[in-house]
Amino acid sequence: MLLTTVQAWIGIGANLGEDPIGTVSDAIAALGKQPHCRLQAQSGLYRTAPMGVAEGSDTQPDYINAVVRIETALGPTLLLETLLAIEKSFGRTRSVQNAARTLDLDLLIYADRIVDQHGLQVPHPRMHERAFVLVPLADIDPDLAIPGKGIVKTLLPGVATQVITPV
Ligand code: PH2
Ligand code: MG
Ligand code: MG
Repeated sequence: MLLTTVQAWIGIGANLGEDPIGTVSDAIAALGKQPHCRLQAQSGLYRTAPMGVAEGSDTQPDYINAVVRIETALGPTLLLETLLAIEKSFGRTRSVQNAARTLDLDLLIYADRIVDQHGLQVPHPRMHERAFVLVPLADIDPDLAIPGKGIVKTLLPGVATQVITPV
């Protein structure tokens, strides 16, 4: 039987643990090994300043961020479950929102679908405001349309003041 596949874009972030660069690289490899998922493209790795950390909370280490494009036969809910399982296998625990984490895998875009259900919003609601998503995404798909937000390369000037450095 032939399975219908779609393209999906996943944002990867890590800012805890001994070796966040290794974690991001290993997470990309793990994604490509999931059933019904094939890695199609991967961005460079970037060091980025933590965004959205609650005022008054402790400072956090810089993040390592990247974005990949996969081809998948999984629906958005099953894909999200797969991402959460990979996060767990890398030792991710959850406390407060935007807490430092060993690994964060965010479903950024799923085909041209708009999904708004409990626990899953696609496109990711803040991705178009974040250099740590747009810059790596532009490595692989500068002309991609983010449903409801615009074209990746035309959104880049809006995040030009955010600190992001290639690893
Ligand atoms: N992820 C967040 C909050 N803030 N900042 C950077 N630089 N990179 C991230 O991946 C990131 C963040 C929530 O998931
Ligand atoms: Mg995130
Ligand atoms: Mg997340």
